[in-house]
This record gives sequence, structure tokens and C-alpha cells, in this order.
Amino acid sequence: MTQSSYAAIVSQYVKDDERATVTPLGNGLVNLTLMVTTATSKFVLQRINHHVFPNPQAVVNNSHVISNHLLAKETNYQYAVITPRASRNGNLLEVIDNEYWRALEYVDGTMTVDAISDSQQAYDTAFSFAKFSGALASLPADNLQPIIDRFHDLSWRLEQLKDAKKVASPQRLIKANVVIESFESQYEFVAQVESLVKQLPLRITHNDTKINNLLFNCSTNLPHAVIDLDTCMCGYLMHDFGDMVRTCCGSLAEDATNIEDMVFQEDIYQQLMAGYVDGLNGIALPLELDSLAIGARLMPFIIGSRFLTDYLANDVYFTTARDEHNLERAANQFKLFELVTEFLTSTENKQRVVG
Ligand code: GN1
Ligand code: MG
Repeated sequence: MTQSSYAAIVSQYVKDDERATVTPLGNGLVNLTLMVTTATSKFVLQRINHHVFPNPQAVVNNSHVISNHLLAKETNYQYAVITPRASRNGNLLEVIDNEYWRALEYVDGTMTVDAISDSQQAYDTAFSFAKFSGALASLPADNLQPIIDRFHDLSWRLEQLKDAKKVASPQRLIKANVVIESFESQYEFVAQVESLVKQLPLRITHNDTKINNLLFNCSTNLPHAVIDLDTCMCGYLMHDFGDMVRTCCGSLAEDATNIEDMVFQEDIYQQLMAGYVDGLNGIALPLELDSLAIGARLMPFIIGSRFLTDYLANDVYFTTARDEHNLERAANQFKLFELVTEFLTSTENKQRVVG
């Protein structure tokens, strides 16, 4: 990465006579995230992918509204809030050559993790994401601008898969055939989700509760702050719970190819559920609590189908490092969907025998 390629944007945040070092940070699949270090400060600089987020100003505004709400004393939110950092011109969004940038404060002494280390960490993670949604329950949803329409709408995502098949190259279609059939074979599950979403209440949810969207304190190992508020918008609690299951319960990364070795970490699932229910502290309806297990199946399924769609569309959405990357991710997520389904079905059966 050449430092000079970012000189123009960095100079919007750093005084002309200050030297700044720019290094990549994190591993998001959509935005470019950088860390900027000067002699006196450190901050996070992000280029918002405006193909994915057609209204970057809305992303930045929402983040501001949410941060202010969480910081308000009456919200009683117990975690830190990472505040946006305005540019030298006082803007939360800077546009240079049709590229959209924003900055956030960097918190020393914190870290992100890509894989959960133990069941206590799973409990703490789920507890903090539940508290996040709980705190946003008092924010009227129309204070937020729409970000990505039908983001976790399964029927819509399957429509997109169908459309992508129509325009895919014959080579990619052949390579993806088995994985496409796997996703398309799940009629019953799709019908179950479609009927459930008609009954669930919408809430402001985070919608990207990957384990690495939480900052942990390096010395206590406890959650410090929820980050990546880009997709905070109306959704269902099961989406947030499900994305935690998706990124914590499989034993492999979402793009690992040795998927026959993947195992479902049951103890992590149990602790995610316990932490999430405790963190919600009674705000969820019984149907929402019942929906969490469906969400655990839904998120690997929905994100897997999105990887597959992107593979068929020649990798225009998610960052990829190799030709088959999106297809590998899709196969991986379908395997995870099968493992979660197997686990939940056997648990239900056991409960039936006991009951
Ligand atoms: C994208 O870029 P990142 O890592 O924050 C995607 C999520 C997916 C995730 C899969 C706006 O999130 O929905 O779950 O990749 N974000 C968007 O790793 O599409
Ligand atoms: Mg994100």
C-alpha cells in the first residue's frame, strides 16, 4: 500500500506538517478500513463502498444519531461508544474523486477477535449485542434513514440468486451447480421463515453482529464497544442472534475450504443463547425468543446465498482474493447451515423425549 495514494484524504484529517502512517485494519468485505497514526493521534479511516451503500451520507448520519442516543444518560448504556471523528473542515463525510470517506476514533488497549475463544466470551458477546438492541429500543425507528433495502429478506435474496443464474457465465454455473441445488432444495425452511417474519416485530438491530464487530478490552478480555454501525436499521432480533451463531459456532472461518472438518460448537451456542436472553432482560416477546433458533439457521443460509449470488455475478459485491472465493464461502455457509439444523433438530428431539 503506498502512503501517497491516501495523502489527499489523510490531509483532510491531519495537519499539513504532521507525518502520518497508513496501515490496513480489520478484514471487512465491503468497506476499506485503514489505521492512521501520527505522532499525536491514531484514528480509523474508512472508505465507504458506495455501490453497496448508495447513500453514504445516510450511513454517517445514522451512525451519529445512534452514537448520540447510546451516549445519552437516560439510555443507561453500559458500553463505550466509538464516536465519529470530524475532518478538519468539520465534516463527518468527506468526498474526494467520487470516493466517500469517514473517520472514527481509535481506542487504545482494545482488540477485535476473529474467532471466539471460549464459552464465557460467547456469553459476554451475546450479552453486549443484546444490550445494544435493548438500548436502541427507545430510539424511534424513523430517526434513522434507510440504508440497504430488504437486507436480510430471504425471499428477496433468493430472487437475486435466481436472477444471477440467468446472467451467469456457463463456466461459473457449472462450477456452482451443486451448491445452487443445495440452497434451492430448502423449500420447507424458506416457507417457515416467510411465515415467521410476518409475525415478528421490527426493531432497530445491528444486522452485522460478526464476532469481529465487537471491541474487547485487551486486559480484561471483556467487550468494550459494538462497532460497525453501518447496517443498523430495522430488522429482527433473530438476525442479530443468528449472525453471532454464524460467526462463533462453526469451528472454521467463513471461507475455509476443508468444510468436511467443520464442527458445530454446541457449548458456544448455549452460551450465546444464555447471554442474549439475559442481555435482552425481558424486552423480547415469546415469539421473538422462539425465533432465535430459526435465526441461527437463517443467517448462514442467507449470507451463503449472497456469496453464491455474487459468485454468479462475477464477484461484484464482496471483496475476493481468488477466483472461487465466493463459491467456497457459499459452500462453507451451507455446510454450517446443515450443522446448525442437525444440532437444533436433535436438541428438539431430545427435549421431546424428555418432555
Ligand atoms: C459484509 O464488510 P463486512 O465484513 O462488515 C456484509 C455482511 C456479511 C459479511 C460476511 C453491507 O460485512 O452482510 O455478513 O460481509 N455487509 C454488507 O462476512 O453487505
Ligand atoms: Mg459490516
